[in-house]
Amino acid sequence: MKIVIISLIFMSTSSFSAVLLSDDFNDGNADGWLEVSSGASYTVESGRYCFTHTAPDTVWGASLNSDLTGVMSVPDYSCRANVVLNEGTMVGVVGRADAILTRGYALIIDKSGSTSCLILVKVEGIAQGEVLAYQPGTFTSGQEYWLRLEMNGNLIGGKCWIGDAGNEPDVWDLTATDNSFQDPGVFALFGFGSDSRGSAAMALSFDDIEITDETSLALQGSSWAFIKAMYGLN
Ligand SMILES: [Ca+2]
Ligand SMILES: [Ca+2]
Repeated sequence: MKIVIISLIFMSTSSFSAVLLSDDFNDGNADGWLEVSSGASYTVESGRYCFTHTAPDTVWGASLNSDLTGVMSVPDYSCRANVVLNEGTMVGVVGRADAILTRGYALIIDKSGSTSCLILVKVEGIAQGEVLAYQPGTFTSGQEYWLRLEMNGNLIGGKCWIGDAGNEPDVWDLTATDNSFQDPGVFALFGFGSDSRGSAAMALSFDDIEITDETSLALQGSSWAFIKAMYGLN
């Protein structure tokens, strides 16, 4: 009987999903994106949105978007993007962000340390913040990776996979609980690079952005809470 109830939860909450924002850049432009003036160049090439920047010490770029003017319509949303890091140390996406990236939640491929990691970050500035969760991984320059960042209430989740969009795994690589930022904010694409030897360079690209209001994290969270309650776990 209890199993039947779980099935009903899955069925009843997974039926409706609206695409809030999408862009494949195949029209050759990035109209609608608000490009942050960091010194980076933002171009669309071969249907991909490219950020490039060179400078002595640090380089970065960010571009913002939302389904309403200057703000997302809902606080809970799921963001998928295809990313390629050719040069630089970080590439990722940010949700519930403000326009100057001093707040928000970011899912980032981070090659700045001796070990590459997928990290979930509470943003507190450009390339600054508190790491909420991380997972070491091998990330190859030039390889296409899919990222999914999802926020639902105080649940934050991140996934990374390769192959087609449809190869998305069900399991989250990273999850965290944080209630610092509950406003919808905006969505951002983000890249960063640094070089202590005086020649920082960043070259990365994005494609196939899709933001939906479907939040499977909540589904897993509520089902897990239910299962824990069922077995008397804490
Ligand atoms: Ca366009
Ligand atoms: Ca494209």
